[in-house]
Amino acid sequence: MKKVVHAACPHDCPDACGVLITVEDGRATKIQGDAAHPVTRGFLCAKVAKYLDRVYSPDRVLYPMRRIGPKGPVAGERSFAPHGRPRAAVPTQAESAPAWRRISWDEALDEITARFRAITCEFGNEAILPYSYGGTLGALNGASMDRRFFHRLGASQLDRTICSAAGEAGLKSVYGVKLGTEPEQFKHSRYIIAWAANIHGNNVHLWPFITEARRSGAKLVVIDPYRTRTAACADWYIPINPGTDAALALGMMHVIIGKNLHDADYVSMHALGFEQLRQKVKEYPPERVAQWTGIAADDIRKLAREYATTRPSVIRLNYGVQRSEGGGMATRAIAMLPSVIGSWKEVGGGLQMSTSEAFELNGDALKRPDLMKSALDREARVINMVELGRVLNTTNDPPVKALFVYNSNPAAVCPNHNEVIRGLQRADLFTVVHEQFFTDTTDYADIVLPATTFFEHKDLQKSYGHYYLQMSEQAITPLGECRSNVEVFRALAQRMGFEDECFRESVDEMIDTALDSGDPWLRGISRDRLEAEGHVRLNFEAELRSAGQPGAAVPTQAKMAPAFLPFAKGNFRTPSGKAELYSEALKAQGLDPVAEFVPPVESRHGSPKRSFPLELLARKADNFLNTTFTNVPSVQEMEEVGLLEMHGSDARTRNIADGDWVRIFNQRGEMRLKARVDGTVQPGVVAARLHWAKLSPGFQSINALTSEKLTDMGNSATFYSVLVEVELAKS
Ligand SMILES: Nc1nc2c(c(=O)[nH]1)N[C@H]1C(S)=C(S)[C@@H](COP(=O)(O)OP(=O)(O)OC[C@H]3O[C@@H](n4cnc5c(=O)[nH]c(N)nc54)[C@H](O)[C@@H]3O)O[C@H]1N2
Ligand SMILES: Nc1nc2c(c(=O)[nH]1)N[C@H]1C(S)=C(S)[C@@H](COP(=O)(O)OP(=O)(O)OC[C@H]3O[C@@H](n4cnc5c(=O)[nH]c(N)nc54)[C@H](O)[C@@H]3O)O[C@H]1N2
Ligand code: SF4
Ligand SMILES: [Mo]
Repeated sequence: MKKVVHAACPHDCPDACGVLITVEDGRATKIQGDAAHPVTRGFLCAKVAKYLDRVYSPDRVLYPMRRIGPKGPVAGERSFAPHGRPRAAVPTQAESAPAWRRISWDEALDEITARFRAITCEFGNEAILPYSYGGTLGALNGASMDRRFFHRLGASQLDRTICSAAGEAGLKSVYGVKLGTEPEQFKHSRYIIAWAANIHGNNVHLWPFITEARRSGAKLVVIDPYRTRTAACADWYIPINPGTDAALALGMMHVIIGKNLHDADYVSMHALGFEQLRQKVKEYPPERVAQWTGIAADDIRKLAREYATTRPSVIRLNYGVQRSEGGGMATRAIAMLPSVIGSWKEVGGGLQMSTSEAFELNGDALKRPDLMKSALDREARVINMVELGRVLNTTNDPPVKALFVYNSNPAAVCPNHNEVIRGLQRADLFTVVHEQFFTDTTDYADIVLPATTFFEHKDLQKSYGHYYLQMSEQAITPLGECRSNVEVFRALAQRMGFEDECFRESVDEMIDTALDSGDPWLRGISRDRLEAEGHVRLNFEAELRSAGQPGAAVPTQAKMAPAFLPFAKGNFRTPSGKAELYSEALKAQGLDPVAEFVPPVESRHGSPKRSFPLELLARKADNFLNTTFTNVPSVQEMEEVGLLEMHGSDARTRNIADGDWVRIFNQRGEMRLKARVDGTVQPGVVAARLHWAKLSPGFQSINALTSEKLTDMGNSATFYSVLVEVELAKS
């Protein structure tokens, strides 16, 4: 029996690839990209191409487990190959026997609900904290039954800020909505700026469209403090000092407006506050901006001129820029650029940071926030996920007594790692982790529950990098006793005696519920149609007709849909309906209503007396996905880990040579890494990659160095505003 099943990659990646899984006699034997998907076009990234190794890994969690050993990683489980690269040394279920005892689902659910009841009685419902993020972005397994359960329980709410909240706040302060240029349109662009966008590493399906554009003469400019593979291929690579992008964008607008290169018609019809912006950017002449950004004034002028005059020009802004203290304002300032030059009118113009808010599923019906009323007479308190370390270690009313982790690995990904670990070690904290693997976080769990992968459950898949909704079918039966997030929270609700109808909704009914939102862009997109077609482009047709957008003017290609230009005729979703270059809402928050550059405190311009001289970029690995895939041997082969990349001049003054072990440290923590002097960073900047702590020297995550400080807007994490010092390690 052989069949091919259509699925969609649910990992936290803008591409949301169309996937085909071949199943023979119940076992998946092949994974490939779906060639019919108009954006992801039949190829997968290198890590997901190896997905069979992940699904059938001997290291999968397959059964519910109860801790019988002490919390924390078990020494001796790790080993290093002679060249310093960790081998796959994750405890298998057999090896980890001393730490764990296999239990039944009934025992696990009984124990969890008994503990939850006791904690609720003594400390109140909000002593329970759910903790989840991007394990799967499936509409159901990402946020549906889980939310219903925690809302009905009256648990604390989690503010999911660890990734994109600053950028979202910045972008929406200008557009009112997270929409942007379709990736397919990049092939029509003539000037492409990849701004804090590691396209080869994190968004690889955009690359072929850029290649096509360059074949027709487009220029690719990359603005990044780290010389990524994308930067290495660029026509012009502009290294920038970390956290100074707001200054660069304001400096570019200084030049554009000063030289009358802006689109006066577009601005007068569709923007609010142009005069205030004109005044504001006078404070940012290129010479001044050069001092902050490290970019020569002439280059700033050239960049501004080329960007405004080469048409169409487009910006791929990604999330790197908003992981700095001033990340909200930086995103805001960059987001103004296409409105100032009017490039929203052109196919292949505009800007893309995220397309996610085009998918208006019926979120309230999926998540049922109204259920909170059954447990509390008010909204439950909100805890910022970035501050987990602080929250677990300080007195709160009520204290957090139970943590339920799923879709996340906070013991590696959360800032201020040492504080997080200190909190997770608390003997009085009851921790449940629903996982596919024995991660850094399961090392601190009291109970581990086995989770399905996307091969093993059905889901509806949105995207934050394109405009296709997809059906991800279940390809194989769950391995061992794995259950999906939907089924785990359904079972917990039943055990808690929650009788609300929504806990009995089937997966197909939930998909129907999700699609039934009344949003015009979902009109005509039913479960049946998604099951038949795999992927469906959002229904922009009515929109295109009514707005009279120039779909017909697109260079034609067989079967190509008319281009979607979200803001060609304005249509911003701000309070004024215009692109808000001046924002009353920001003013009310005490922020600059136009935009400004404030040097991050943890940066070279932050404080004259700074105690740690180097700026750290604690980046993602090109071949892992945050910390997912880090334990899969065939994926480990592709990524060199344990490195601290530094500039030759910083290495020399510290007597460090390429390949030396170094100690990187600041007031929060320290780590041992191997120096790599390879020209990827400028003087004053060092870079390291996110990884599992237990696969790293000293069981440390690079987040031992990062801080819980929040961004200027959106209360997001500041992984890229970190000061450190580096020294040669004592052998
Ligand atoms: N292979 C792979 N793909 C991924 C992920 C992964 O871990 N690995 N993660 C996924 C997730 S969760 C997300 S959110 C997306 C994120 O995708 P991106 O937004 O591309 O995320 P980052 O890698 O954080 O940052 C992009 C680039 O910004 C640069 N950068 C850092 N600070 C600054 C700065 O101050 N100014 C400028 N101009 N650039 C700066 C970084 O060096 C990096 O090269 O990718 C997703 N895709
Ligand atoms: N230093 C530093 N830290 C960072 C970042 C950085 O660039 N640098 N990036 C930040 C960003 S942008 C993000 S988005 C966060 C990501 O933070 P997380 O979302 O926590 O990311 P992962 O490390 O990929 O962990 C996801 C976990 O979910 C599990 N999982 C996958 N599918 C399922 C499922 O269906 N059910 C259940 N129960 N579990 C599942 C996976 O096995 C994996 O262990 O990290 C942040 N942390
Ligand atoms: S991780 Fe991203 S690029 Fe890789 S298969 Fe999934 S969606 Fe595609
Ligand atoms: Mo992210």
